Amino acid sequence: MCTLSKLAIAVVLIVIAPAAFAQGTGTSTIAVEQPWARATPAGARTGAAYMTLDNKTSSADRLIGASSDVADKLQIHEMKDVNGVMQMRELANGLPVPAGGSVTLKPGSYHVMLIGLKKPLTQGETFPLTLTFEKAGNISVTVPIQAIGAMQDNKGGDMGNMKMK
Ligand SMILES: [Cu+2]
Repeated sequence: MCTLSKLAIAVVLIVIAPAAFAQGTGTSTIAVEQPWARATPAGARTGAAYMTLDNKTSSADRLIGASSDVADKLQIHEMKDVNGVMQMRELANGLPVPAGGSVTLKPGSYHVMLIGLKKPLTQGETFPLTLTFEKAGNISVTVPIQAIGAMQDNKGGDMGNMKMK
């Protein structure tokens, strides 16, 4: 190998390395903790994914998008009790993750909405999910699928009562 190509490889490594460190659950970025999703009944066209986003940095960030090959489209949603009826809406400006703080996506609250499921989410299986942050960029996680009706450790609304606003 000639010196020039070695040099080229070294340059490539230097360029790639910082991006690699920015991924995943390192201490200098956003940690995606305990991702999970609820299994869906046969024929369901939508599902939801939940997790805790822990911002390890000293600057506020924002979850602005998500993608996965299990659904056509993913949106960041908020669910609210409006006069006794659970309603959800897309957070058009994303979900803020405060500097040095965390935000939890859970049933009855914030969630990543999976729209146009390509197949039902089956308990015990997993699927890949890529979250996009304004500053931290893309972070990919593997999401385990829990039982239909699973609430993790949180109380919350029933998906069946939700309606799109
Ligand atoms: Cu939703």
